[in-house]
Amino acid sequence: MIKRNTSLGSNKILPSEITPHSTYLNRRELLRASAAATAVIAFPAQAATLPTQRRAKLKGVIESPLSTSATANSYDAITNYNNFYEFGTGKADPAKNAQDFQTRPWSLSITGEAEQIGTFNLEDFINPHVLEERIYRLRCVEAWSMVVPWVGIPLADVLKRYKPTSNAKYVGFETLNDPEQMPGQRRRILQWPYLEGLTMAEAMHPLTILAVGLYGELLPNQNGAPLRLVVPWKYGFKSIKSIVGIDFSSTQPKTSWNISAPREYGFYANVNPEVNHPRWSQARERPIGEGSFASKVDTLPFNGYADQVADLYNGLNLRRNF
Ligand SMILES: Nc1nc2c(c(=O)[nH]1)N[C@H]1C(S)=C(S)[C@@H](COP(=O)(O)O)O[C@H]1N2
Ligand SMILES: [Mo]
Repeated sequence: MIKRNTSLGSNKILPSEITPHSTYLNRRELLRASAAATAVIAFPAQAATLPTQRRAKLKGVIESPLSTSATANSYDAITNYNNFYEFGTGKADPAKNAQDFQTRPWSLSITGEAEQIGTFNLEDFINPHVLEERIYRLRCVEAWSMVVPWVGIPLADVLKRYKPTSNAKYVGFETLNDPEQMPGQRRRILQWPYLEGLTMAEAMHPLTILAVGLYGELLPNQNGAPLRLVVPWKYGFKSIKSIVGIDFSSTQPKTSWNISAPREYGFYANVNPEVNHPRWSQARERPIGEGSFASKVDTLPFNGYADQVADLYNGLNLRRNF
């Protein structure tokens, strides 16, 4: 079992707060057993179905052993303080401008170094999986942080189904390009569509998820509906929203912020208090408070997930590869 993140302030996890690991495993083993028994069953009975209605409750959600017990920010804070430049550059813009964004029907293209490339319905991506609620700390590039109870599935589970070949060393992601619906794309704030990428090892790490919800409900548009990446040990901009394309490649994919300001935003973007952004320190962060203005706290290497992810970067100079 991967160690839980105990780095968020003084929030030590009490054994009583943790979903017993054995319960979780039994559930998993049950799923595996029932799938095996019926050979070609692609959708286990407990699998999730994605509803469409705003704030619909998600079915099939179980608690992830990877959650922290840190207190999550309120639904209000999480859904009204966003970065989603397709809907404006102000923190309150996405909540206002993404209200009518159409996220159904939604399809995703799988391209590149994989056996099962093609275009797939959102439902075919999500429904075979059991959704897990994980509480992560998402940090942003401007040095603020939030704790978010995402509902998602491990990206690895999804990617494996498309059978990446041995040439697949990276995974690239692409956001919808639709200036009609996304007013921010009518201005050249960034090069559109928004692009992001991970190494294969990062993409396959169990902490990397595709989120489809938060607080047990369908993901609101401003948070990246219908599905977005969450990579909790990296700066917020890596967690690309409203994904329509996933590309397996042998070479490092282009990423929007790196294209826009290569000296400021690297490909890796691992949270690193020792490496400053050229225009500001990254040593401390301001947790987004509820009502009051919180004071800054020290930022932890890999956002507190060093025990789980530092090994991915053995031998890599993290100052050079920022
Ligand atoms: N497509 C797209 N994805 C995006 C962004 C964006 O502007 N467009 N902003 C990124 C940045 S800078 C951050 S901090 C997070 C914010 O996620 P949140 O609004 O759910 O907190 O989304 C990331 N994903
Ligand atoms: Mo950000």
